[in-house]
Amino acid sequence: MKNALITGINGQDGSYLAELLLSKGYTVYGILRRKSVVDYGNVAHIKDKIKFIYADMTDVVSLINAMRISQADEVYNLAAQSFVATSWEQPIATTEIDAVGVTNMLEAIRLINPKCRFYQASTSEMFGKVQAIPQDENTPFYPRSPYGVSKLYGYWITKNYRESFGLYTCNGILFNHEGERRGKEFVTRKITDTVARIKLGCQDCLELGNLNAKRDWGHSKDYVRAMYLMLQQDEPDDYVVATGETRTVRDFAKIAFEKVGMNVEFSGEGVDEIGTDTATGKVVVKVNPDFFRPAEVELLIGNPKKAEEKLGWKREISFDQMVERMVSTDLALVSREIKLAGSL
Ligand code: NAP
Ligand code: F7E
Repeated sequence: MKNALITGINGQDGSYLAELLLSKGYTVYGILRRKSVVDYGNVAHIKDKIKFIYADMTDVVSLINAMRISQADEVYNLAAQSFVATSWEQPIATTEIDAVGVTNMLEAIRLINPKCRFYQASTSEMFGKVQAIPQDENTPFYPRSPYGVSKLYGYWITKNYRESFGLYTCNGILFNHEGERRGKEFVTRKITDTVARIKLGCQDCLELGNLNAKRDWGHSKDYVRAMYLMLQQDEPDDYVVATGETRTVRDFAKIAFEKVGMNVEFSGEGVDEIGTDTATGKVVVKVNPDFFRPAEVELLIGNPKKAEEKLGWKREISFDQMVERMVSTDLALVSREIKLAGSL
């Protein structure tokens, strides 16, 4: 029976990974940050099955303590300030958590149990201004945000501890992955939540930034399986996890509206572009420059060949199924919110 320690357990990926490891018989420990109100986030439904430890990525003592308590055989480092836009507002905090925090966790492992296997949540944001299409494990990096730069440090220190100390450390270079548990500030969930609100008559319009940005979007539930597989191999290595498909933010919005029976046609250009509901003539999508970023990652598309061949990883949830799941979940959540507001 193995022990796993998950940092960022109450986030999107942490919750799906906890479910996966529990189903495989692991004892699952999870790191939570102390907050004024206890918040189990995405693991509230399984909180009784998880052993929580209060710790913070910026506090190495707390991570050493977490390693002592958990006696972890595997650590999955998913904790991060993960919202790219915020990384320009909080560059130092992002660096301390997403870059230095990785060294803190690696040092805690080295001190308490150097045999422990380590997964680092690296990201396609490291490719940034892409140097090749599609991107794979050999594509040079060119990050475009404090988030991307911090994650690049995390990537290299993970590789460095493998080469310097012989630790079993892996980088999963994961492309965007979404789902029903995604934070509402990320574009996909912002779209599916707002589409549900427009459909149910409690919002008029969806305001977005760069509609032309292209992303390779998969479902988080599929991607956490790749994390687990990386730590089960004979040798540690780094892997790209992606779908090999790319779509614009505009495409995502159009498809999400289709899921609630609305046909939206886009017209105009730049900040004047709008999306119109062809049935009513109402403008349901507008561009708001407040959502533009100081530097943009325009195009991401990954090549998952190595993960497919070496790990036997395959995604099971298609893009269409993912949007369907997100929209139907948000329709149910918003309906419940409306009913609750009506009964107060
Ligand atoms: P998420 O939902 O934002 O979850 C992030 C988690 O990190 C939360 O549990 C958060 O806890 C925790 N955290 C933040 N700062 C912390 C700190 N100082 N100490 C301890 N915990 C802290 O992110 P996600 O989408 O699940 O992503 C998981 C990881 O994969 C992240 O490292 C992200 O950067 C990376 N990644 C994500 C994607 C993607 O598309 N989802 C792609 C590539 C890589 P609180 O609840 O306390 O804030
Ligand atoms: O933006 C554009 C925005 O915030 C996607 C994180 O999980 O994946 C995620 O980072 C694109 C960008 O995700 C809005 O400019 C347009 O081009 O959903 P996002 P992200 O920045 O790709 C990577 C792999 C990670 O590692 C990160 O942790 O959509 N966009 N209009 C918008 N984005 C947002 N958020 N809101 C808008 O209104």
